[in-house]
Amino acid sequence: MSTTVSDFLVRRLNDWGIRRIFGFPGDGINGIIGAIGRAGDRVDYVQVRHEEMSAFMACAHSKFTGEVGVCLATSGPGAIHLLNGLYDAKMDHQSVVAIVGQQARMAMGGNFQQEVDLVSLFKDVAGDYVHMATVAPQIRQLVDRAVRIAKAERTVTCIIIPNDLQEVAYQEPPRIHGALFSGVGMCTPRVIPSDADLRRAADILNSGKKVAMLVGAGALGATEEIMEVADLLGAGVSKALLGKAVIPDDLPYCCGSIGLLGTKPSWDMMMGCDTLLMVGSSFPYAEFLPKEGQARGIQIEIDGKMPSMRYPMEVPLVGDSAETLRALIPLLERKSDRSWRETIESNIVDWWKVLEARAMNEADPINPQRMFWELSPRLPDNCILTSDSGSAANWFARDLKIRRGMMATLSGNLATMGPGVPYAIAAKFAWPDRVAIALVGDGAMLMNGINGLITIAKYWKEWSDPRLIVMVLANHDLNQVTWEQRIMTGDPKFKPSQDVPDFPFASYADSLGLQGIRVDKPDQIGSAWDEALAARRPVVIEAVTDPEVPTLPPHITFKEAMHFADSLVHDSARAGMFRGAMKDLVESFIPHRN
Ligand SMILES: Cc1ncc(C[n+]2csc(CCOP(=O)(O)OP(=O)(O)O)c2C)c(N)n1
Ligand SMILES: [Mg+2]
Repeated sequence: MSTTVSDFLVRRLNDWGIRRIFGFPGDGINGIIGAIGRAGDRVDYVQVRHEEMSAFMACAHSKFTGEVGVCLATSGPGAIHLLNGLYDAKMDHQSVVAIVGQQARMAMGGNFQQEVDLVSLFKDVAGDYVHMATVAPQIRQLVDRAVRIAKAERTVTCIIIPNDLQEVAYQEPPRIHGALFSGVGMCTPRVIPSDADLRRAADILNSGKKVAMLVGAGALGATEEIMEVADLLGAGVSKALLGKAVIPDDLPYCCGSIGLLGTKPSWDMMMGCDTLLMVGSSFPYAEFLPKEGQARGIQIEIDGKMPSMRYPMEVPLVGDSAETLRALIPLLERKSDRSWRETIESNIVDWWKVLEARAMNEADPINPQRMFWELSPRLPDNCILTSDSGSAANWFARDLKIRRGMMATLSGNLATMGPGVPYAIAAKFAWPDRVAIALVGDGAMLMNGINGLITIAKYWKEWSDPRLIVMVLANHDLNQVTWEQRIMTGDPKFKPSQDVPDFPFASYADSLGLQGIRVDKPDQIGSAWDEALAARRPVVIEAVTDPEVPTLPPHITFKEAMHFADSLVHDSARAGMFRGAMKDLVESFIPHRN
């Protein structure tokens, strides 16, 4: 059999170093699936239960490996199902190529079954590159450009291949006018700002007395440099959500997370600093940054489109984080006055006591914070953590003490529900010898997670270390939003919208051949983690947690406090809620009284 367009497509992806495809079939891509079958060991094909999860997995593959992630879906409905996962990748700047089928060329324009205008559909999410192939010699160019642009722009690209074209014989472009001859491969440049700009940045950092640092996903490769600069400048370091793994949480100057899911030391540092050094972050909430004019700003950002979006930076440096910091370090003077740093460190010591007290507060039946608090000291070296959107993201951000060598991520910018489990699955395919832990709400589990468990059951025996733990916060509530409604709009919980039906997560896991552990007493928490981490198969921990434990922002504004008080008056759950909220508020003041 001659090489088809699909065979060539698969081989060309291989030439680009792509070995794994997350997909789901349909008659829009039969030709491609056939070619993947013929490719044998050259492609590791992962079958998902819903196309959205293939896009999440492709995104996570990119997050965990730095490589291009590839997802595959059929025309029409399959392509449409990809969208949310693709937006997640686009907004978190991950390199993903989506390959989708289309109806036969002859049928197109005829309102044919499953004929959707895919170029228009993907025009926003894959705006940097979306094209439909119409003839065989075009395919080489489309693959090369889709992969190159996804890598170069750290974004999503899409190629659409009509199903009849997938099966025709591949032809190289002929040597005639209009033919194009593209190639494979790309070298990444070193991007460093000019010496003059580095000098200006250093002068400002040297003259500041109270330097605050904020680091994000763009600083993930610059751990050593961030620590050295923080030390020289006597600065504290706050971490945007996607930058959780930039520095370990047990460093005495690590303020932890920032923003609505942030910490008080971060808030205090940002409100008190006179200089802000932001590295690789587009953290969105400007009210958590210094007031305009309060601090002199320096930013390091690889993408020239991004600096000064949230705070007007005096020196917006365009450069690679690690390279730029390395070039900056020789220009920095070690601050001899360490008083600012000492204040930050003592705030941090207090804050960990607050978190511990909050985690150990009684709740009915289990305080969700304690699930995270007790996990921290048990985290295996090099583990990979994922969180879903929901209350889990708060405790992931604030309570978990990450160490060096670990990876941790979630849907940062889209903040979509659903990626926690598929991200962890992609982690296991990329790093089968590392432990993956997904922290997920019951709402998100019922949206995607329980189907993801079926995928785990299908594949786990292929992983050299079978440990993948899904911890479900079974609070029977869409809790994060219930609290947002209480605090932001002052509305009581609207049960028809917010209640989550009961579901037997642990016994469901058992029924799939995984291990289920149900925890509904606080003293079972530690042993549940121990058991899960010692298991020889993937585990689901169903933690029955209290929805009345508030996901309080690090500071509450007067308006929010009034809304909150208002909602208490109307809320049927107010007794428990009042207890939880007041306890946590009181805990947060105790260390400061001392
Ligand atoms: C796809 C999607 N739909 C809705 C939301 C809004 N939302 C954010 S968190 C959340 C509640 C999540 O509930 P659950 O998974 O049970 O976690 P919990 O907060 O209860 O721990 C909702 C509805 C979203 N972010 N993404
Ligand atoms: Mg819930």
